[in-house]
Order: sequence, then C-alpha cells, then structure tokens
Amino acid sequence: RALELDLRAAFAKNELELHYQPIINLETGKVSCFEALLRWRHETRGAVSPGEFVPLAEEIGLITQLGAWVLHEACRMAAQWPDGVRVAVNLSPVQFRSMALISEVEAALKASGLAPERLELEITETVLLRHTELTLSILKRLRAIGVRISMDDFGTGYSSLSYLRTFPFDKIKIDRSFIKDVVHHDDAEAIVRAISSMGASLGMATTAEGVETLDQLEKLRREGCTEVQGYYFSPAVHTDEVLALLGRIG
Ligand code: G
Ligand code: G
Ligand code: MN
Ligand code: NA
Repeated sequence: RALELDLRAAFAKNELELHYQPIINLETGKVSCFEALLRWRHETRGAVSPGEFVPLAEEIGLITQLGAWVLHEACRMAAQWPDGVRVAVNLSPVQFRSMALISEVEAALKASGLAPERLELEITETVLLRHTELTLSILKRLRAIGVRISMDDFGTGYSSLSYLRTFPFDKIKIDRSFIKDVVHHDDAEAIVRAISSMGASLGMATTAEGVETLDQLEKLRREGCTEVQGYYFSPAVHTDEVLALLGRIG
C-alpha cells in the first residue's frame, strides 16, 4: 500500500514531527504540561492525521520504533523547558506487549537528563483491555521509575470505572465528547462533575480535554476540574513556539 511505504520512508527520513499542546493548571493559571502530538506533512497528501497513520504504524509493526523515537524526542525537548513544565506522551497498546517499553522509557530519561517526575505517559483503556496482567506489571514498573501515568479519553470505553480500581492513575483526562456538551447538556455536566469529584477522592488530577470556549472553561472550573486543554488556549504548536507560548500563557 502506498501510504504504508510513504510512512516507512517518512520515518526513516525523520520527517515526522512532534508538536506540543499546552495543558493549563486551573489553580495556578499556568502551563503545567505539554502533550506531544505526532504530525506528518506528506509531500502530496498534505497533513495526514495521526488518527490515520498511528493505527497504520501499529498494523505494520512500525509503532515500536516510532514510539521509542517519540519518547526520546519528547524528553529531549522537555529537558530544555522550565523545571515546572512536564511533557505528556501518548502510548500505543502495542507498546505494552513487551517489557522493552520500560527500558525505552529509562533510556529516554537517561539520554535527555529529564527528571522522571516531568514525564507523563497517557494510555487509553484499550491498553488494559487485553494482556491485563502484563500491562499492570509494566505500569507498576514505570510508576516505580517515577513517571506519572494518565488515563486518556476517559469515559468513552465500556469499563473505564473498573480500571480506576485496577491501577492508581495520577490523572484522568475527561474525553472531549463530554466537554463539548458541558454547557448546554445537564447530563454531560453532571458526568464531568462526578468524574472530577471522584478524581479528587482518589487523589487523581482531572484534565478536561477539548476546551474551546470561555463558557466551557468557566463551567469546568466550577465543576472542579484541575486542568484544561484545548483550542481555547492553543492547538499543538511547533517546538520552536513552546517558549513563546509559555511567555504568553505563563
Ligand atoms: O493530534 P490529533 O488529534 O490529530 O491526534 C489524533 C490521535 O492520535 C489521538 O488519539 C492521539 O492520542 C494520537 N496520537 C498523537 N500522537 C501520538 C503519539 O505520539 N503516539 C500515539 N500512540 N498516539 C498518538
Ligand atoms: O486522544 P488524544 O486526547 O490524545 O487526542 C488529542 C487530539 O485532540 C489531538 O488530535 C488534538 O489535535 C485534538 N484536540 C486538542 N484540542 C482540541 C480541541 O479543543 N477541540 C478539538 N475538536 N480537538 C482538539
Ligand atoms: Mn492524549
Ligand atoms: Na484524549
């Protein structure tokens, strides 16, 4: 398949980039973290979404190498940011099929000199769906290194709640489908409130994803979310723009 060959070539030629989207702590009003998001500008197709090429990379067995590159690159960049600012990296379920993930994380931290506390790893519940025992032991080892673990896209799967009992996540990222409706739909608002309060009881931070308007932001603050992320503040930006953005948002 053409796209498969192009993806392999793009990776080999170092044409994939990481962009960084700020996450704002509502207590301090400052950027606490940047989420690293893959970007690929194809010569003729233009921008190809990671929603399209990440599943392809998983299918063709490229995700292990690509995931390792993402970890190294994200840690290398974050090591140049101010100390209080962390970086969040998305992990694919495929990366959890082997213990090698642990040594990749250790290698990325060592090579960059980034403190483990400044690295957050985002996983979706798909990761916990299969190979649960292996996954849990990997998560525990990662936690022992000192990195933080976030549950991404929370609320979209069919047993999200049970996973909060299986593993003590540091953070819950509330899926943007709930945030989209939080202003005009009482049920979405009630769900966001319940997740925030549950997070607080369990000692987990709660990040609202996909915040696009001031109305949403104010509602989320009232409902007790601890962090917000979305186009209202900024889309993911090129690495060269990170420091300027920190100057603007704080
Ligand atoms: O940035 P965007 O909304 O287009 O991302 C689409 C999807 O691709 C999201 O689910 C996001 O988590 C995923 N994604 C982006 N970058 C990475 C990455 O570095 N690794 C993995 N595994 N997924 C990523
Ligand atoms: O699954 P994950 O949460 O990692 O995916 C992040 C995706 O969400 C990225 O593709 C990113 O571009 C997208 N995104 C980030 N902020 C917003 C937003 O405010 N609105 C919408 N619609 N998408 C967003
Ligand atoms: Mn994510
Ligand atoms: Na998400």
